[in-house]
Amino acid sequence: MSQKHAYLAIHPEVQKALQNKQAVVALESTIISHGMPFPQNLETAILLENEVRKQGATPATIALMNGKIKIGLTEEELEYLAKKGTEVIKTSRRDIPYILSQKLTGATTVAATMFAAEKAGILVFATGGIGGVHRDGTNTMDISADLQELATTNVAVVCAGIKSILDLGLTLEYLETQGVPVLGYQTKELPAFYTQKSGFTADYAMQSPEAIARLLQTKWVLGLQGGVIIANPIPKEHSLDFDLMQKTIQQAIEEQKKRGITGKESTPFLLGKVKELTAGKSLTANIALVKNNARLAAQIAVAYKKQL
Ligand code: PSU
Ligand code: MN
Repeated sequence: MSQKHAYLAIHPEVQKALQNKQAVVALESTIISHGMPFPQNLETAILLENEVRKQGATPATIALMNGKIKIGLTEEELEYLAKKGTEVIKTSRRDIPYILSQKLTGATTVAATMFAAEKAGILVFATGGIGGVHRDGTNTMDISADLQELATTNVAVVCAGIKSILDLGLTLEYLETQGVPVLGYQTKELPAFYTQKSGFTADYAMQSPEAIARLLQTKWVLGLQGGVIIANPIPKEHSLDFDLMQKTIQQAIEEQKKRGITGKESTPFLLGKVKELTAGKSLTANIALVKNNARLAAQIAVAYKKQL
C-alpha cells in the first residue's frame, strides 16, 4: 500500500465495485453537516445513496474521520455527521492535513470531495451547488477553492448550477481561464440552484448521459487535466421564484457585510441566511435538486463504464 493510500479507508462495498470496474458515484458530506437540519439531512443522505443504487451504481459518501479519508460511510457514520451538524469542521483542500493529522471529524466540500474521489479512483460526483467567485470578488479575492480543484482534478461534478450568492459571470470567466467545461444538461442556460434561469449561459447543452460520458472520456484520454461541471436544472415543480431569490440573496449579502464575515465562514453564513429567509421552502427545493443530481451522476457513471 502506498503512503498516500494509507490515509484512505474505502468501504468494502465501494472497494468491490471499484475492483469490478463498476460505476461509483461520490457524494459530499458538507451538505449533511452544514447544508440541512437534522433529521432531514440524514434522510437525504440515505435517499441520495438509494437513488444512486437504483441506477445501478454504488454510492460513496466521503468524510474525514479518525485520521482517515473515508470513501463510503456506514449508516452509523452518516447518522453521526447528521447529528453533529455544524460542530463538524467544514473541510476544503487546505484543511485536509490538519483534520487528518489531528484526528478530527471533517465534512468535505466540493474541492475536498473531488480530491478524495480522484485518489480512490472515482470519476463522477454529485452535489447541490459548487463554490465560486463571490460578488465583489475582484476586491475581496474570495474565490472558492472548488474552482482551482476543478482546474486540476479529474472528476466530473454534477450540480444544480451556481447559487446567486456568487457572481456567476466572474465564476464562468474563472472556469474558462482554467479550462473547465461547463455543460448544461438538456439546456443552454446555466441554472442557478433554486431556479432554472440565471441569465447566464453554459458552454454547451448536452442531451444525454452517454454524450456526457463520451466528452469525459475524450477529455481525460487527451490528458486534459481537470474536472467538468454538469449543471442539471432543478425540476420545474420544485423551482423557486427568481426575483424573490435575488432579493433574498441581496439581503443576506448586506447582512454579511454589516457583520464583517469573511473567509471560510462567508459561504455557510450566506447559505444559512438564505435558508432562514425562505423558511422551509428552500429545504424542499434543496432535497429535490440533489436527488435529481444523484440520479444523473449515476447515469453518467454507468454510461462511462459501458463505453470503456
Ligand atoms: N454552494 C451551495 N451549497 C453548498 C455549498 C456551496 O449552493 O452546500 C458548499 C459546498 O460544500 C461547497 C462549499 O464546496 O460550500 C464552498 O465553500 P467556499 O465558498 O468556502 O469554498
Ligand atoms: Mn471563500
